[in-house]
Amino acid sequence: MTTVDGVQPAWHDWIVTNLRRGCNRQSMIESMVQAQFDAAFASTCIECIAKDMKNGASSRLSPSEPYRYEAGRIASGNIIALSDFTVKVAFRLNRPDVVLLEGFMSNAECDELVALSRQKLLPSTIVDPQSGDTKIIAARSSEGTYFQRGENELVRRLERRMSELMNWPVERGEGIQILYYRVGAEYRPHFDYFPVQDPGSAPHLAKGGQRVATLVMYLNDVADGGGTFFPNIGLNVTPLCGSALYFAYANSMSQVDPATLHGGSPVLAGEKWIATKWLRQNQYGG
Ligand code: PD2
Ligand code: ZN
Repeated sequence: MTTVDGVQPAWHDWIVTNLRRGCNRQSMIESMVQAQFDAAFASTCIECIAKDMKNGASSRLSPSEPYRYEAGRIASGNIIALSDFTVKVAFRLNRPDVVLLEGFMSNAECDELVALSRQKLLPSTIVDPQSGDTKIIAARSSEGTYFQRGENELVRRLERRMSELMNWPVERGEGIQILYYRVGAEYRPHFDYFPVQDPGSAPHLAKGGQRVATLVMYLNDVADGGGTFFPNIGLNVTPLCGSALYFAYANSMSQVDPATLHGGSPVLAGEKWIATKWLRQNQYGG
């Protein structure tokens, strides 16, 4: 195979997808330059991959092939003993890879995270599929805030616990996101991964590669509504304080799993607070 060493798997798939779609090579180079690639390097990558595709020599899986499930990240067993916490497995689903865990955080930790977030909430945003910019849309009506990785003692403790649970280095995770939903607020179905065919995904994939899994931590009990639902598999998870919902959607070949389409259903009574951790393929930030 012609060498394109130095281009990340997610970018490799982005190039393959766009060449298959018949995209103009110059506009692909421009998208890569926007994502901080050198133009000559981008051009070489595209030409090499195009040559491989013509020769049928590419060893990577096409993004259009069915998703290949791999071994899960979370330890087997019904009870998982972490260094500072023992977590119970409420259920596991294999396809897609979804695990619900009880007792991942104490009530005091949930309350502390909410108290630290309450004063700094802003309207939530999404990534625009075309431009890659963040924007506010009606389909996501929560408010939210972020904590930098390692920002305070509580965040560091939770990051160590998450890293141990998911067997994934802290450095390959985004900062914790906090979301707050009032009555009526929701997040309509979406994917947490960055679709490689969207030009707006490119700058996000360039920083740490694809997202591979999500851990949603529920920070309060919700009086009614507010479940995390997966419309394609008929699953609705009730938010319960201290529980954590894990789902994975990218494999070692950089394929992504569309069965993980999910949303946050409207809160019908009370309020909903969650913390979300997204895992990346590579080191993120820092
Ligand atoms: O609000 C939720 O339940 C939820 C679930 C999964 C939110 C998100 N993902 C998200 O913000 O991506
Ligand atoms: Zn999500």
